[in-house]
This record gives sequence, C-alpha cells and structure tokens, in this order.
Amino acid sequence: PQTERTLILVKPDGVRRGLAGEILRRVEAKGYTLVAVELRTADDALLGAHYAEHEGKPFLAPLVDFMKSGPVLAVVAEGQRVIEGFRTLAGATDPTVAPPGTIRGDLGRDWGLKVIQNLVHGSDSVESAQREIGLWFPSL
Ligand code: DAT
Ligand code: MG
Repeated sequence: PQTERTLILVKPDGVRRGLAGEILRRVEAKGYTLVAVELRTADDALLGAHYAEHEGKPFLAPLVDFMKSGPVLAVVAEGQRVIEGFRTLAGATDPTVAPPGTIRGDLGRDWGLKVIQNLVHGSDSVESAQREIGLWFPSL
C-alpha cells in the first residue's frame, strides 16, 4: 500500500494537561514517522475550514470555542495506513467509553462538556487528510 500522511491535533485539553509528549510518544512507539510538529493557537478562519463538515451542527460553536481556548499541537505523521492506525490509537470520540489502551480511553474523561474535550483529532480519510494538512501546513 501507498504511504499515507494524516493530520493529528493534540487539542487544548491535551496540551494544558501536559499530555502532548505522551500522545506523541504513542504515535512514535506505534512506528509512525513524525513529518511536522508545531504548537500554535488556531483562529476562527482555520477552525471554520478545518471543521467545515460539521457546519450547521449544534456542537460546532462550542467545539470551535474550545479549540481556540489554548494552543494545540499540530502534527503530520506518516506511514502505511496511518490514517486508520491513528484513529485506532485515539479510540472512540466519547472518551468516557473509548476502550482502555487508547489515547482517549486511557487519558480522557468527561469534564463537563460531554465529548468535546477528547484530547486529539485525527483525519478520517485520505481526502480529509490532504485537505487538513493543506490547511495547517500549507508548505507541506
Ligand atoms: P472524531 O473527532 O472522533 O472524528 P467527529 O469528527 O464526529 O469525531 O467530531 C469532531 C469533534 O466534535 C469531536 O472530536 C468532538 C466533537 N463532537 C462530535 N460529536 C459531538 C456531539 N454530539 N456533541 C458534542 N461534541 C461533539
Ligand atoms: Mg472527525
């Protein structure tokens, strides 16, 4: 299979809790290669584009507010089937029920916003990965 790239974000809750290193450690330990890593605070334009698929959903505004609440660690990782592989590492969207062994299952919980604070984002398809990498790392 072709080598793939995916966009990973350690969300503001993960950075604030000091879990960025632990999350990157898991990505590296799984065997994926880090291509780019950058700490930055996203604005409305970037987040609106990033979450375009969720336009019209009731959780979009609180999600964007949360994503702007502090720096995120944006990461591009590479490897065969890394898109599927990172989503497996991340676990289910809801950290309360994500299985132990996963990033969200081991390190996440409900802090009062249901599933919004779930530590990480990972692209869900080759097309979204290309689109999202273009948004966060236009030089790649
Ligand atoms: P994922 O991040 O697992 O790909 P998603 O793309 O469906 O999940 O949603 C993007 C983010 O939006 C998700 O990480 C957390 C938040 N979210 C999703 N569904 C939600 C809901 N029903 N209520 C509140 N936040 C939600
Ligand atoms: Mg998604």
